[in-house]
Amino acid sequence: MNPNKPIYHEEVPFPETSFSTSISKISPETPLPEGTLLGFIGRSNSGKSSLLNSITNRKGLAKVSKTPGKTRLINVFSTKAGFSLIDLPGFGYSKASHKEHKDMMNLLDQFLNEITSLKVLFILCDAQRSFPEEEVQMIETATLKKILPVVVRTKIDKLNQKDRNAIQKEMEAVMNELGYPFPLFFVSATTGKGIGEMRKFILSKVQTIPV
Ligand SMILES: Nc1nc2c(ncn2[C@@H]2O[C@H](COP(=O)(O)OP(=O)(O)OP(=O)(O)O)[C@@H](O)[C@H]2O)c(=O)[nH]1
Ligand SMILES: [Mg+2]
Repeated sequence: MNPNKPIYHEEVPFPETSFSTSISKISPETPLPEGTLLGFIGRSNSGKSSLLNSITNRKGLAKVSKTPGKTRLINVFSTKAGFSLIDLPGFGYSKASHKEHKDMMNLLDQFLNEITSLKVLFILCDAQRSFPEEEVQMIETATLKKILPVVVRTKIDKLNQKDRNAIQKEMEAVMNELGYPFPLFFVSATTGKGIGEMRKFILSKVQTIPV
């Protein structure tokens, strides 16, 4: 075995994480944990809760469901290393009403305005779907508010190499449209692909306290 070759499913340890609190709406008075916050946003069923469980290596931490709209509250999960992960409610499918989209963009706006300790916003999108315009707007909104937008294409286990190349091209087109690059991950909560890379990325973005 070549010692310089990276191990594909390298196990990257992640600090112990547990449920902290649920929030139904955001206001300046909303009590939030101290330390750096990282948010996870995406359409209903995009795999936010599954990804959180994979990253934290805790199967039942965030509730996963086949029925879209499972996560209705903002759920905060705190790590023993002093930073927290936030599971945001999923918003509708492309068939969802105009109002639903508007409500979601308002929630996101409120979230980004009020939560000043938010450092990174993970924008999840099922790799089997094309990347929608609202998600492009989310990247721009986060950037304007000095929050690092990170695009995560989920359920990558469902794609073949040809489809994967196509979504790589799709994301490059979005970067060209915006005029700047953003970190991009291809992950599968099912196979664990990309999870180690995401853990490393998260740990590189937060100041950890000794546990
Ligand atoms: N094949 C595959 N299925 C996945 C993956 N991640 C999630 N799923 C499935 O997708 C469905 C939705 O997953 P959730 O994690 O609940 O999605 P969510 O974005 O939290 O959904 P809401 O809470 O409704 O917003 C479930 O049936 C999961 O089992 C993945 O990496 N691969
Ligand atoms: Mg969920």
